[in-house]
Amino acid sequence: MKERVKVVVTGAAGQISYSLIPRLVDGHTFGDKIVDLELVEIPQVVEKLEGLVMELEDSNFPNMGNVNYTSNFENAAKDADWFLLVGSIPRGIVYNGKKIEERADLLQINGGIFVGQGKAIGEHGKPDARILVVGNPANTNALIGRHAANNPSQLWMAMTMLDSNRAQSVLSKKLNTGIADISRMIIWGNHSPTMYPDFENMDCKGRAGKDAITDMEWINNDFLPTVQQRGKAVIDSRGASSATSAAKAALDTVIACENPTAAGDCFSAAIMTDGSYGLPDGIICGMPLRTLADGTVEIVPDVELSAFAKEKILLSTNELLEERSAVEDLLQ
Ligand code: NAX
Repeated sequence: MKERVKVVVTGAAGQISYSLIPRLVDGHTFGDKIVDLELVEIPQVVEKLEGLVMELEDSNFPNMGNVNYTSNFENAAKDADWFLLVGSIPRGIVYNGKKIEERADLLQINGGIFVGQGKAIGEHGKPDARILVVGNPANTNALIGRHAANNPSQLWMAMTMLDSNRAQSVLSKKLNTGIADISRMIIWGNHSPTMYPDFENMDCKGRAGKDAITDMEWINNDFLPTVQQRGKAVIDSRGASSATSAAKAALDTVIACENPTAAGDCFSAAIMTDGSYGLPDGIICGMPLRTLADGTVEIVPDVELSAFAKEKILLSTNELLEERSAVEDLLQ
């Protein structure tokens, strides 16, 4: 009998999920496993998911198992292996009569969502469940969810893979090489414009980034702003935030956790700090990760950080500390 995996996706009627969900069941992400889906939306929207389920059925995916849609997160969470927490309230919408413009308001509203979802995951998710927070502010939402879950054997991550993919793409163009030639692309810090894409430690065909690129003017004036502001550039052009690339990055993160990492390589996601690299305790911070043969995901040790890198990372970890202060009441 084939193995099964149960995946919960929130924000299932949103634009990222429309690209994400079909690829969870098409054999790309979980290989041969049968994938059971729990699609979660807020009550006002949940009925729209009937149409998405029809489309999934009509696509004849051979690996699709049971598909359910609901606004009851607690029920959906039961014995789930993976949680892809995409749902959140975007900036600019009117919520309880107030237009949500300030980051502090966004942190509070979305943070509130993650208290309830975190608690349900801690109580009902599998002990070895993996949780990927995509909904912004992703790092702090993950911090709140992890705290509420209070189940240390579960792995909480915030997504920085999209930033890593963007950095890889820009570097491959600069070095005039294929995307597959760039590896070890680490994103340090917050999923926000303060993130630090670590060009020095990336590898291009056996050559370290710090040797392959010495043009610091290009790094400071092109590379860093392009990667850090890419999300905004997509919004400005498309009139909507990144969706298909965000979905691809979520799938890349799942695949990176489900399969052992090649020797010497690493992947990017933000997880709870543990004192490595002198990063402050108690934040969900982008770091280099690897998956071992037994499925354990751990922080890759011994990555060298230059004074330039340390200065940039400090800016981002300070921002994470500020975000944590803004939601202290949700971490009691
Ligand atoms: P959409 O607004 O298209 O969809 C979000 C969906 O979430 C909506 O259908 C909404 O009803 C649902 N939702 C809200 N609260 C919910 C709850 N409590 N439970 C279940 N569902 C809920 O947004 P979309 O473009 O799909 O983006 C989703 C999130 O991803 C946003 O927060 C966005 O900022 C974030 N992003 C994160 C990225 C990352 O790299 N970490 C990059 C892309 C994207 O910007």
